[in-house]
Amino acid sequence: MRNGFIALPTLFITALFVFSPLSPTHLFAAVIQPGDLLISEIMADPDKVNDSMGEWFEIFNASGQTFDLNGLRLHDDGSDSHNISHGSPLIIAPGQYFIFGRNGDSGTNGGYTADYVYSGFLLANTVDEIVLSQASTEIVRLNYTSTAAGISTELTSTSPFPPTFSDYSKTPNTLQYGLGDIGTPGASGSTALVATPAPSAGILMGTTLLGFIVWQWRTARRDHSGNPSTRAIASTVSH
Ligand SMILES: [Ca+2]
Ligand SMILES: [Ca+2]
Ligand SMILES: [Ca+2]
Repeated sequence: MRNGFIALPTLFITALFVFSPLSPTHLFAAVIQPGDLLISEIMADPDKVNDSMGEWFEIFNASGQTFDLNGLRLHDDGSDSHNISHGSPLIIAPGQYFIFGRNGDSGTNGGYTADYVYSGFLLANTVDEIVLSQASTEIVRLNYTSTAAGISTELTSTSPFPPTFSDYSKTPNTLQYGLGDIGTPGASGSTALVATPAPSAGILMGTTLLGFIVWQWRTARRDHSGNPSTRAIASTVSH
């Protein structure tokens, strides 16, 4: 028991590092949950360049956590499928817009900057799906049923949640990019989306400390034989 309490400062310091919002461990450890990411905009039918060169879509991190997108699978309900593998952390921060592009060359893709380039995934100009899954869990899905040539489709409402295609609209003609197609790749559209605030560092630390105190208390109630009551009693008479 005494050893358990001696270890408490060490464990607490470890917890400070592991759960600090600034630590690399925390930065890359967050697990993406359904609803954390939104598909904020799609360009399925570019007009200034061919579809094979200029398709893209945008996601938005609506959570308060930073994620590594490696390991997700991009797919539709047909045969389109791409496993996201960047070779290094592929980070999306809270409130960040992130562009998945079919072609990473901004000189030939219509003039946007891709954050990640996929293959084996096409955006049909009529009916199609964009799905990001973690193993068998769908993180985000958009089933769309129409597009417009040269004009992206943007998310304009997140209430009720999660949004459906009825919450999307054509991007206003005033918002051009690159060669002149309509869209806001990598940036807010006509309606700014809002990310959930992250838990404060104080709440994180308080929760962590409480967890360790409870764990230490439960450890102290067990003796070496596994009897939870004998050791607790012994502790009261050990002096
Ligand atoms: Ca297309
Ligand atoms: Ca498709
Ligand atoms: Ca956008």
